[in-house]
Formats: sequence, structure tokens, C-alpha cells
Amino acid sequence: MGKMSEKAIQEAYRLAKDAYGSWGIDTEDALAQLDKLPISMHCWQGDDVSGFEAPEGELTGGIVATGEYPGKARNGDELRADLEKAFSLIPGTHRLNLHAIYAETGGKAVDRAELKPEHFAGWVDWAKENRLGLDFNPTLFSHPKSVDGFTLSHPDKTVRDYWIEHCKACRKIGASFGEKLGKTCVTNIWIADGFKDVPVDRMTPRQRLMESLDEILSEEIPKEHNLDAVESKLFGIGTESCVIGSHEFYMGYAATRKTLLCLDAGHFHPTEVISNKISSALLFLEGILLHVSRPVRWDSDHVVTLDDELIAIAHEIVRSGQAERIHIGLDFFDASINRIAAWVIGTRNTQKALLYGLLENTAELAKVEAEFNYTDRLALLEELKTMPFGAVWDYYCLTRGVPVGSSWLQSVKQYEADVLASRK
Ligand code: RNT
Ligand code: ZN
Repeated sequence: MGKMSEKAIQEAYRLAKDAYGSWGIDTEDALAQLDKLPISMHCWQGDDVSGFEAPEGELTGGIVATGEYPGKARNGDELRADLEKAFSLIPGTHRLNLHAIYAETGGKAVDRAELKPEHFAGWVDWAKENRLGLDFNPTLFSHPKSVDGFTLSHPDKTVRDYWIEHCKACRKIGASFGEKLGKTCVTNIWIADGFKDVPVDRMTPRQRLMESLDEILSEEIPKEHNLDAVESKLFGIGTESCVIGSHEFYMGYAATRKTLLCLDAGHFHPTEVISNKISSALLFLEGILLHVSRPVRWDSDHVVTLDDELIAIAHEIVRSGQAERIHIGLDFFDASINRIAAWVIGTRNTQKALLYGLLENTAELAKVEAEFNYTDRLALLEELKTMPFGAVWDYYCLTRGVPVGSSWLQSVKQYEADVLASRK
């Protein structure tokens, strides 16, 4: 289904190149630029955010992965094999985003506060072989010390100190990734701390969170090895009334402490979009991390589709001319469909959106806009929508050695039969 001959792909591309050329848009240039936009694919889609510490344990922190699609990865080797499969179907050179619960400790229980770079040696070797960069996240959920619903802002200092140690350990692990791979790691802190019902005191926990973060960041780490990011959220399951690490909290924190701000597409009010925040954030911050996700009514982390907001995010990345300060990460987890297909669909869609954004005569459109010529702006933007974008995308896949169109799906199905089916 949907298999085109190479000749047809080349021919369609030649026509598309001419069509875009007539608009002053250079398709070759767009493809070369797309090659330079790595996407950090999240490991946790591969096993429903289970990790290797207590894979049968409960996922907590107000996030859920629903579905029981068979064949989920149960250890590092399986997860890496699945990731390799996914990466083989995605054009370009990318990154992998790991969480601390994906440490490989050789069957020995290692406390999260005691994690060391050596517990990720398997990941680093594999990343080197596959020319991938690595990003990282401390895991402050699914753990006995987070059952009260508070971690870095917990009223009990011993609990805060535990999580502070964990985050410090994680920054060192992130720095080791950056150093060993020669590609800067982004270590992102997200906590679920908050109140189900309306709290009396919002200030004190926020004060404690600020102090905990300051303590975590007090150790200097070269920025070429590790960049810190902080991720806000409006609400989670069980923290409907107040999340301590809100947007305002982290916007202020990132601006004053010079960290990156992580904008997750699912962490705002239902009609609020992150695409409109990127330009403002870039004016005041060193840079941003994006968690490209798809909320459906709430922070439900659906696989990203090529929808208006994904395209709007891509347009902002491209039009801002600030791509080097924007770290693109994915964050979704769907356990009701083939997990490898979920990665491939979400990542390819993010790349499609970026390519769509790159295939634009932005300077001309901006000039038209600056002249208050909104008629032309609307007319041109609408005509651009039906340009032969798909032919350029197909050609990109062909020339970067990955399946064109839906033909990748067959490869995932074969892998499901050969590999996933035997996992019980
Ligand atoms: C949760 C945050 C966070 C997590 C990952 C697993 O709402 O989006 O980024 O999804 O850390
Ligand atoms: Zn996120």
C-alpha cells in the first residue's frame, strides 16, 4: 500500500522543486536545513514510562499511559533494539532522551541519589555507535519518597534533600553524556508537586522549590557538557488546584538563573498554545526546550499528529531564526498502539512540520506584513498550503535512506511478528 517507484518520487520532486522555485523557495536549501534540526526522541514511549527500577510498579506523578498493546520492551537491550528499529525509519541524525529510571544497574538495587554515569554506560556506548546525542531527566515520580505528592518542595527537609541529591547526581550524569559524546546534553527537571484541592499556602512550597533548585544548580558544570532545563505544568491528575512548578514560577526561575525553560505543549490551558510563547521566551531566556506533545482535553500525551499547532510550533522555530537556542524534544506515551509505530509517527510528523515551515518565503511574507498588506499575507499563506509539500518530504526520505510514505509500516509489522510477539 502506498509504495511509489523511485522514478516517480524523483519526478514528483523535480516538479515540486520547480513549483517552489517559482515562489523563490529553494527546496534543496530547506532539506539541508532540516538535516541540521535534531529531534530528541524520548525513550519512555518504548515501555509506557515504566523504566527498569520497578517495571511492574505503579506510574505516579499524575501522568498515565493507557493501553495494553503487547510487546513492550522489558530491559535495556530490548528498548535499544526497538529504538534502533524506530530510528531506521526516521530520516536524519537525532538524539535520545533518557530518564533516570532507565539506569542499568546489573540487577543490583541502586538508590536514585546514588546513580552514577557508570549506570548509563550501556546507553552511552550505544549512542556512540548510533551517532546519537543523549539528553537526560531526573525521575521524581514512581518512588516511595514521592508518595505525599511533594518532592523538591516537600515540607520535610530530609525528603527535599533526598531529591536534591538525586538531581545533583543526574546533572553529573548529563554532563558525562555531553562530554563523552561531544554533544551537549540537556537535563530537564520536571516535578509533579502540587495540591489536589485549593491550598491555603502557595507561597511557602514555591519558596522551598526555588531554594531546592538553587541548591541543585549550585555546582558549576560546563555548559558545553550540560544545559539545565525546568519544566512547568498547569495541572496533573491529583494536582488539579495548584502545581508548585507553574509557568510563572519557572519563567522567572529560568530568566534569573539562566537555565533553559521547557515548554510542554500539554501543560497549559486547553486553548493556550506554546507556539505563541516561543518568541517571548527567547527574548528573555538563554534558550528553550520543547516537549512536543498533543493534549486531548488535558495533558494526555497523545502521539503528535501533523495538526495546526505542530505546524505553528515548527513555523516559530524556523521563522525566529533561533533554532540553535531551541532544543526539540518529544513527550508522548501511548500504550494502545504499536510503540515503535508511535515513535515513528510522532517523530516523522515533527520533521514534516519542520519541513513545511522551511518551505516558505518567510522574508517576503514578513515584508508584506510590515507594509500592513494583510490581504497579500493571507492570500499567499493560503496558496502555500496546497504546494506539493508531500513530494519534497518523500524525496527527503528517499535521499536519507528511509522508507517513503507508509511503507515504513510494513517494516514495523514485520518486527512485531519477528521480535515483539515473543515478549510476554
Ligand atoms: C509530565 C511531563 C514530563 C514527563 C516525562 C516522563 O507531565 O510532561 O515531561 O512526561 O518526564
Ligand atoms: Zn513534558
